[in-house]
Amino acid sequence: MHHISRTALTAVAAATLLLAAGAASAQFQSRNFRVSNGVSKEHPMGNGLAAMGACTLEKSGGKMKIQAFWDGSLGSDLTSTQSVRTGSIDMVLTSTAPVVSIVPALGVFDLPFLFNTATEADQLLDGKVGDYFSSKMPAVGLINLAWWENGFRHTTNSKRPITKFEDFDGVKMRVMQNNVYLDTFKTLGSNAVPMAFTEVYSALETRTVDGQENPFTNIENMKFYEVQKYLTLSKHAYSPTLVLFSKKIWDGLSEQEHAVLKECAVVGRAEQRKANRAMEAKSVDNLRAKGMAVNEINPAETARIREKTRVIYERHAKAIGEEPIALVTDELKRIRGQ
Ligand code: TF8
Repeated sequence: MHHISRTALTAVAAATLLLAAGAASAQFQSRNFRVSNGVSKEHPMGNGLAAMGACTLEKSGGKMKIQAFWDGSLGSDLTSTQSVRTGSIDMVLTSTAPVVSIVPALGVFDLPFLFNTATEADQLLDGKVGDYFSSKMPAVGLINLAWWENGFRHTTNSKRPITKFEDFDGVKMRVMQNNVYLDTFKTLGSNAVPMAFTEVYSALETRTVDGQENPFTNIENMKFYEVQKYLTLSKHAYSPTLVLFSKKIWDGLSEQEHAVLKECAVVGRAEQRKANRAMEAKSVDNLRAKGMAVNEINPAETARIREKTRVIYERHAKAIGEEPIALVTDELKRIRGQ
């Protein structure tokens, strides 16, 4: 009796194990997710994607792969985002700014001098306010897996050192394809030209434009120092990066695959932000060593520029929406303990 029941138990246990194994492999299909990036592969985005890809492979028993495409080879931020919406590309890493034409509320992040520190950006984006913006994405065919970092933006140009408001006057500046940036640089007196990131290097080289603005990491990664003399530490805006997945493809994945993608995008986030901040800390010295002249804008002048660009908040409030602006500004006050 004792012997029989043990055999029976063993058989039941074996059957259960088999069932579980079957279910586990059904949860994960062989997948290869193609990710579009505008930058080149040495960028901290590469560290983030490598960490994310190692995580998806491990958690799916080797089934889910992440394949990165660099230098805008699958398209610019905006055209890739459109391809992700239709499902012809699985994922894109993009700044929020080019996506504002699809989701106007994201324009709040383009308002000049919104964030002061990366820490407060992390707190806001990784919390319920970040979720509020992510929840707007499925309606336009996009799933935001996590918030990564593009970073604080600074100004470069080949015309003159910029150390005060008046120096922006008449400088032909490439800006992202976004009305808030366009208006901000027009308000500073520059001749602002919207253009996809993929075209910026050659536009600077041929002097189609005099300058552009981007985080240090992008200035260094894209070798803009080869075609730009002056770097001004203007820190006029912070760009978050969206990790956008195609809803069309997402809807065909299992719940377990969804969970792995979300968890691993967060694993990638930690690595990407860490690498980005480490590179940022060295970039100014590197850019100086490459021959750039680095200029600061003193605090009083920064306050003056901030004051002069304050009109952007009112002028774009309607297009962005009162609700997202209030949510972000209230949350920032809370984070800052005001
Ligand atoms: C821009 C953006 C881009 C980023 C990058 C492609 O200036 O800052 O550089 O979105 O990831 O267009």
